[in-house]
Amino acid sequence: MSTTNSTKFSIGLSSKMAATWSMGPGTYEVPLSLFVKNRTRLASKLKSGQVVVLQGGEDVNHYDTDVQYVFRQEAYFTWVCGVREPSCYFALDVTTNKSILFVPHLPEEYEVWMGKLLSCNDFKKIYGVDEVYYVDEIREVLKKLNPDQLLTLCGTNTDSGLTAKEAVFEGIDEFKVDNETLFPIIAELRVIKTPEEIEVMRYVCKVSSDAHKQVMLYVKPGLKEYQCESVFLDHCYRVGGCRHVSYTCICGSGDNGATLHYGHAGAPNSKMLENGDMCLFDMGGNYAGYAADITCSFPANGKFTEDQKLIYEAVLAARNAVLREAKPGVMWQEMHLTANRAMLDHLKKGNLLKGDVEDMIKNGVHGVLQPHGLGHLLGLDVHDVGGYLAHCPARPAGPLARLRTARRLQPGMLLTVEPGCYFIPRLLIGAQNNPDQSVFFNWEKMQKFKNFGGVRIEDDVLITEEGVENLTFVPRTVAEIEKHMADGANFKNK
Ligand SMILES: [Mn+2]
Repeated sequence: MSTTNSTKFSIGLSSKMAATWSMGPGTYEVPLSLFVKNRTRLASKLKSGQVVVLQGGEDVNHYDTDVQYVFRQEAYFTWVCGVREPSCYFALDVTTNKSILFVPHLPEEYEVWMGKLLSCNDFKKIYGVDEVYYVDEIREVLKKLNPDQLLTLCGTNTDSGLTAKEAVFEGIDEFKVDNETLFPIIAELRVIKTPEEIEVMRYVCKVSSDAHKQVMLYVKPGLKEYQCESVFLDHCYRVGGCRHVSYTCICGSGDNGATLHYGHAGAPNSKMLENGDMCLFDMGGNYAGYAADITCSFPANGKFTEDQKLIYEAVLAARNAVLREAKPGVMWQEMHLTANRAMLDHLKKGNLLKGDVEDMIKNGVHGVLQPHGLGHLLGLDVHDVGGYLAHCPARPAGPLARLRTARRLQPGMLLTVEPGCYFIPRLLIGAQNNPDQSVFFNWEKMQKFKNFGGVRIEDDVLITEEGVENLTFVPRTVAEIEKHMADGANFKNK
């Protein structure tokens, strides 16, 4: 009796060759041509004989345990190849335009825990690169290219002050390495989005806008802030395939709205929404590494009071002024001041401020009410790179120092427009004790806003040839918000 069987047990790559990256049916299919285009743009800025070498991100453990954070790829690495796995390297041979991916050589028994181990050929198909080798072959493979120089990435992120992780591998000291050329070139390329990147941004902004709208329907007094956060996370992930959000959700209600980065570990969105609270919810999904960053402010009970309307419409006036005036050639810090002027003017008409708006700005009143910048570049990082490259205007002094860029606007830039008005006790006490600022406030009326918190309106916009295209689709006017919320939990079963 023979048990021989001609069928050999084998494991194959089940998916057909991928030309796109997605989270499956119903989610956006990111074309791999997006990354090919980024590489072509990069190569066109470099010289024959140069080979770009980037090192991707590594898995990070929770302290000394064997539990790991869900991996998030480093953004420059994503930009150049879209590879999702940790512990990879990538090389671009400028002479031939050839793209080479290096993947870790994992022991076979990993299959039991991690699923089928992909071969180099599998990776080649998945990511559409020209060649794939194991990381332990990198020295040999690069030697064969006989490069004049390896270009590695080294530079400081102007938002965090932290440095990009420069590629290192065993044997790199046998090459001539230049770590200065690459950083400003890629950072600058990342500032201007390609049509393919803009499509991904459209998707993640739409998903995040819809998620905000779901939150606004769900909201009512008596809920906890984190329950609202969870509705946002659920929609982004369940409907949009966004496994990550771009930053920790800020879900401030009432006076928490005046804490700019509320939601951190020590203040985990745990307050209960109360009748009369304003909500300031700053949340953005992340898809294929690309970040949305949207803030909606609205009353917890779905109906604005006159006071809430005053502050909200002052911020809306600032946002509208920027959407109207932003276009190629305009300086970003001018847009910041345009927003400030519109807001201060509205607050003056509302009798909260008094005096001349230009004098208010001369005396720093704008920085008291909105201590942060008007907005920032947006892309693979939520505070995207390229804000203060060597060829760009330097960081301004004074109340505008918090701007993450002071650049002249160009078509293809993607930025947030996020004016805000906050009642931050520490800053208001400072203003009250500063005679140069104190004169501009109607302190009697200001009393009413002591525990107001704040309002921020944040849109994600694309700079076009003519002006701006807003990628954010949420109710923005008082009437639109009240109308949208009228279909929600505050008004149901009543
Ligand atoms: Mn932002």
